[in-house]
Amino acid sequence: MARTIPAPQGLPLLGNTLQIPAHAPTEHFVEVAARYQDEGVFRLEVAGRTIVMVFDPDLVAEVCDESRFVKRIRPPLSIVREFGGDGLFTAEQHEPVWGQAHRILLPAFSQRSMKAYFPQFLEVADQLVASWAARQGQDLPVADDMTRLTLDTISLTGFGHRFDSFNSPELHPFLQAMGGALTEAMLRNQQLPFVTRLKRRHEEAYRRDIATMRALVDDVIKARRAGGGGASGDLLGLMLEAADPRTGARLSDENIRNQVLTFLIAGHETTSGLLSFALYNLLREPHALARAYDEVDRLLPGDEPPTYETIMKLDVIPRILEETLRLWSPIPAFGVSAIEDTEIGGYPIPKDQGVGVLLPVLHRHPGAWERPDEFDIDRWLPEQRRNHHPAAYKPFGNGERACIGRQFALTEARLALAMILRRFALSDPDAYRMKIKQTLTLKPDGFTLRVRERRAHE
Ligand code: MNH
Repeated sequence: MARTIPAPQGLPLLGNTLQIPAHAPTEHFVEVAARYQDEGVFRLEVAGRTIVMVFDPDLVAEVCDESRFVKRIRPPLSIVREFGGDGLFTAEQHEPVWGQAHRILLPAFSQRSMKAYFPQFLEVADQLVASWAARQGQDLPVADDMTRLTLDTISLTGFGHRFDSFNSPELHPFLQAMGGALTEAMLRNQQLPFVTRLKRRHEEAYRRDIATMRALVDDVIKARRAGGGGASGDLLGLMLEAADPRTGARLSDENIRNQVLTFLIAGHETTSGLLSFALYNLLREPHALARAYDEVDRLLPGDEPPTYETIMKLDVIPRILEETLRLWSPIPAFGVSAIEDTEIGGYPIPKDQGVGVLLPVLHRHPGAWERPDEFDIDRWLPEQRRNHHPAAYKPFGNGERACIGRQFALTEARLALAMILRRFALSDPDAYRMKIKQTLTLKPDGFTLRVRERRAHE
């Protein structure tokens, strides 16, 4: 017999719209999920749409079945599409350009490509370390500095563009514009359309932010066409030169513009969150921190720049990253839609109904994780991994539409953490308490730490 998906009481017409705090929707969804722990699914009526959220691992396994569910560009992604256009992140699966760009770009994200990018990864990580060495004893703005690192890394490796963020006390105007646009997309996701139309100043700011981002993208592409834009074997070079191996198609100028903007955003925003949350975890977990120090002292003694091969030998640091992505997934949810009328765990899901996978709750689900709130990197030892529920960990999304930049993010993050830990002792004299800032993605708000150089390496 069909079951009814549980839902909190709402108002006529408005449904649950007014219950969602504008700047902290995920926090609210996590609270609602706690009320429906046994069901593992709930429903909300928001801005005239029905949202279904799942977080029980068995139900998540069902919506990750790509023969029954597919990514569709619905709010909030349909709003992000106003600036991401038909770039990979916001293209419909059935648009030919998604498959073309996916096939053209896939080789640029192979492990072999990470080795090719390694010198650039290292150059930017060196700038971070130098900048921190010059600011010992000061409160360092963690999320801002991780954003400098990750933005400079994707722009240099992907497009030969130097933001030189560590030379500037202010974040680049691109970041201001991106934060504004992502926040506006989040707000609009929860607004009735007539409210969005009434907020004229928001609309103007949104258009301005999109124009600011596009202007930078046009400069980057123009520099490359003028021959001043660095190696042609990078993402931009591939997009300008390569043809789709299956159809022979080449990407249009407009699509390349959308891809560059998509990669500038998707290629740094979440990795910055991951590194910020990882540092937060290390400060709270002296045992994991000690093991990480042991590892860098063993594998990276002295002051020689680390090699790609050594970074790939790290074991503790990657497990710190995996456990961080479990407890503090920078992307709080991803969405899929039912291809046909179906059901999950006896709950009917009509064709085209969107379903969101609520990662913070899935990743701490007591049915899948022992001591779910505990930071334990040994969950990621090979013999323990085998016992994980197959659908209980989805920080990079699912299937064909999963993150293309996963290896990029993890390689960059391994190197950055290793470089930080080999040089600095970390402290947190203000005993930071986690406060999430959400701009669609999540970051720790107002988190600072201090560093001092560890004794010189022999
Ligand atoms: Mn990434 C898709 C998480 C780093 C480029 N990324 C996704 C999705 C998740 C995700 C989740 C699926 C979204 C959806 O289903 O709607 N990404 C991450 C996380 C990190 C990350 C947690 C870092 C940590 N991503 C990166 C980096 C790049 C990148 C780095 C690029 C260099 N991600 C993408 C692109 C897509 C994507 C492009 C869209 C892929 C597609 O649909 O074809």
